[in-house]
Amino acid sequence: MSNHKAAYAVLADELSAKGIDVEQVKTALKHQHIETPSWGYANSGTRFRVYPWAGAATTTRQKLDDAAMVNQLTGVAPSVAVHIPWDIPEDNDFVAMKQYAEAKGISIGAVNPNYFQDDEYRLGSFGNPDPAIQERALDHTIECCEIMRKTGSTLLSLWYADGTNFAGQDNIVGRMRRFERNFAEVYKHLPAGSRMAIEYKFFEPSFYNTDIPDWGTAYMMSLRLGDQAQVLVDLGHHAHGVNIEQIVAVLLAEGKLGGFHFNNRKYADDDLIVGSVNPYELFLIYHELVSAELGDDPVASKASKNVAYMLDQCHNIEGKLAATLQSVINCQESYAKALLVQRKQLAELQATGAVLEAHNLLNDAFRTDVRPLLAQVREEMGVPIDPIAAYKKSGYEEKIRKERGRASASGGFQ
Ligand code: PSV
Ligand code: MN
Repeated sequence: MSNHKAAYAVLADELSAKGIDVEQVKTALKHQHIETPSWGYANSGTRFRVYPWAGAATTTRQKLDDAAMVNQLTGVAPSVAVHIPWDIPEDNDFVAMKQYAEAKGISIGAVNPNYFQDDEYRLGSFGNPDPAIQERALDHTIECCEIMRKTGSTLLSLWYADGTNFAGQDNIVGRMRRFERNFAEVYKHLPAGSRMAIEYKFFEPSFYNTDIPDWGTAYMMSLRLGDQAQVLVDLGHHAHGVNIEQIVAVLLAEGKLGGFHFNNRKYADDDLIVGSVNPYELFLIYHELVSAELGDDPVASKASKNVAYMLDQCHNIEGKLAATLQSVINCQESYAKALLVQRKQLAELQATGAVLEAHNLLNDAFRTDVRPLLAQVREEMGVPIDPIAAYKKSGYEEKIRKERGRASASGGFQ
């Protein structure tokens, strides 16, 4: 027996003794789905500097190749989010792009329109005081709905850099109304069966007011639109100390949680690797999701089954693919720990007001070393037990370094 086998056997016995159905846990882990972002494979940087990374993807096909490699090594990253216009294929053929992805075993996930890179968007996009600029942004969004149809994407992921930098610059209520009108138009163009997820961010790049600063605003807007509109929670887009897991629970309870942009933040929206700064927070978020799924609240349970789990990270100094693999692994570990919470016992402790016992029972799951369990799951899935080690051995990094070189083009963030 290899090392993980012995450790797994001990852990499986311990878990079974606690009444946990290990086979059920493994099945859930095999069905986990983490979508990777095309821009995570490209060069990126801060507003101070982009450090070109040898082997970073510059074309859409290269990004798809990299996403396919991550999926091959983990088995749980079968889709890739695209950003338009960064990912408009060289030949403009989105159907061919979809087929290329499928041939590599992945699919096109969320389509992200871009409302922040054109000169025209200096004063915003949907919130812009100029109706002609709003229309330009709307046309771009409708074009993205068309791209969804061509690529088979079922999620339109919407984030706006809109807001103002100075008090008095614009009318805040007026800007909200412009957003409402434009969202109503977007809603009409959504492909059947698809969803739009509205992302909020509490500051940056607008420094006085941000038009969609918090989950409440995104929720309110999505509520007015209908069932196909939901809220997107980007972990990096909150102030210090915000209880993100509570926001997740509230949105689940209301059937309005559309998905996540996973990353981590120490100070600002740094797009650090998810789980690298605060793995406990990530565990607690997964705990809310698993609790909703297995719980008896019908709205929350249904909502938990249609959540888009996406990474939204830019790897500026740490390389691209290994960092993406690390992010996927961190999500696997947090989900695995959340699956190990003894929910029946927890409910009993909660009902009797056993505060510390309940808290400690939850933390027992967090403190469990789930690495042998995940190694076993990977072995059963037929993927490498250690995806990062397998990546390093594969020769892929050397190959893309040689073939692609060190391009100065960003292929993503400038
Ligand atoms: C903005 O900070 C953001 O989180 C939005 O999700 C964008 O779509 C993404 O980064 C990449 O531009
Ligand atoms: Mn985001």
